[in-house]
Amino acid sequence: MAEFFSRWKTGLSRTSKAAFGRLAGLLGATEITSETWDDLEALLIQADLGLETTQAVLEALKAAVKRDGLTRASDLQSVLKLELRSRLASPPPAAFFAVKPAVILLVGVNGSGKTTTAAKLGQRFLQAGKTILFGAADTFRAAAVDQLQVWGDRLKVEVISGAPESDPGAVAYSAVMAGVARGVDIVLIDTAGRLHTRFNLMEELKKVYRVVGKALEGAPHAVWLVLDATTGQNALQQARAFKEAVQVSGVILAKLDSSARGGMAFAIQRELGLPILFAGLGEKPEDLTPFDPDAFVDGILG
Ligand SMILES: Nc1nc2c(ncn2[C@@H]2O[C@H](COP(=O)(O)OP(=O)(O)OP(=O)(O)O)[C@@H](O)[C@H]2O)c(=O)[nH]1
Ligand SMILES: [Mg+2]
Repeated sequence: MAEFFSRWKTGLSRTSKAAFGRLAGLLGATEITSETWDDLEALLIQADLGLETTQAVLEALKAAVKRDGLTRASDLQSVLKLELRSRLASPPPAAFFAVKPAVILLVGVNGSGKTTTAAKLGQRFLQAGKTILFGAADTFRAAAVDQLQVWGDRLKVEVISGAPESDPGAVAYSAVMAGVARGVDIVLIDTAGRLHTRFNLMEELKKVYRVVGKALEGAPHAVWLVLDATTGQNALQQARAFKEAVQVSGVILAKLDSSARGGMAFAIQRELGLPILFAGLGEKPEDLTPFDPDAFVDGILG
C-alpha cells in the first residue's frame, strides 16, 4: 500500500508543482482575508478546476470556515483537501467482466494516449488472468497499426487490423467477430485520434460504435475516453463532445505524470458525471493504475 501511494506521489510530483503545490506557500499562518480568497480562486482556476467548480469549492470552503470558526489561512489546507476529495467518486468495480467477450472501445483526440493505454490495459487484463485481443481500428496511419502490433507482439496478443485506409468500422467488426470465435474474455479496440470539433470524424466514430453493436449484441460494453491530462480545461470540452457522440462510460486520465494540473478531474465529475477509471502515470505498460481519489488528492496537493 505504501508503495502504491509513493508511486502516485512520484508520478504526480510534476503535476503537483504545476499548480496545487503552491498552496502551502499561499496559505500561511496569517489570518483569512478577502485576499486569501482571491489568491485561492486564482490558484484553483490555474489548476484547471474551471470556473464553475472553482466557485462551488470556494463556497463550500467559506461555509466550512463559518461553521467551524476557522481564522487562519493554514486551516484551509485540510478543509480544501476534504472538499476536493468529496468531489471524486471512487471508480466502480469492473462489472463488465460478466460478459464474454467484453468489448471495450478506446476513444479520444489525437495523441491523447489511446494506443499506449490499450497496451497498458492489455497488460493489466493479462495479469488478471484474462485472455484478450486487440482491434486496430485506426486505419488512417499505417504507423498506427504497427504501433499496436509492436505491443501485441510484446504481450503475445493477437491484433486484428485492416488494410491502410480501410473502413475502421469493418476492422472493429472483424475484431469483435474474432474475439467471439477465439472465445477471449476481452476485445480492446483502439480507434484513430479525432478532433472532437470535426463533424465527419465524430460521425465516423458513431458508425464504429454502431457496427460493433451489430457484431455482438450489447457491445461495446464500455467506451473509455482517454484524455491527455495536460490539455487542461480543453479536456472538458473533449469529454462533452465525445459523450454526446457515443455512450462514454468512463474516463482514463493519461499523462498525469507530465505537468498536468489535474483540476479537470473534478470538473469532469461535477459537470459530466463521468467516472475516472484509470490514471496514466508514465509511458510503460505497467504505468496505468486504477484511479484512486485519495492518492490523487494527496498527490496533487503535494
Ligand atoms: N508521460 C506519459 N506519456 C504518455 C502516457 N500515455 C501516453 N503517453 C505518450 O503520449 C504519446 C502519444 O501516445 P499514443 O498512445 O500514441 O496516443 P494516441 O492517442 O494513440 O495517438 P493517435 O493514435 O495519434 O491519436 C506517446 O509518446 C506516449 O508514450 C502517460 O500516461 N504518461
Ligand atoms: Mg493511437
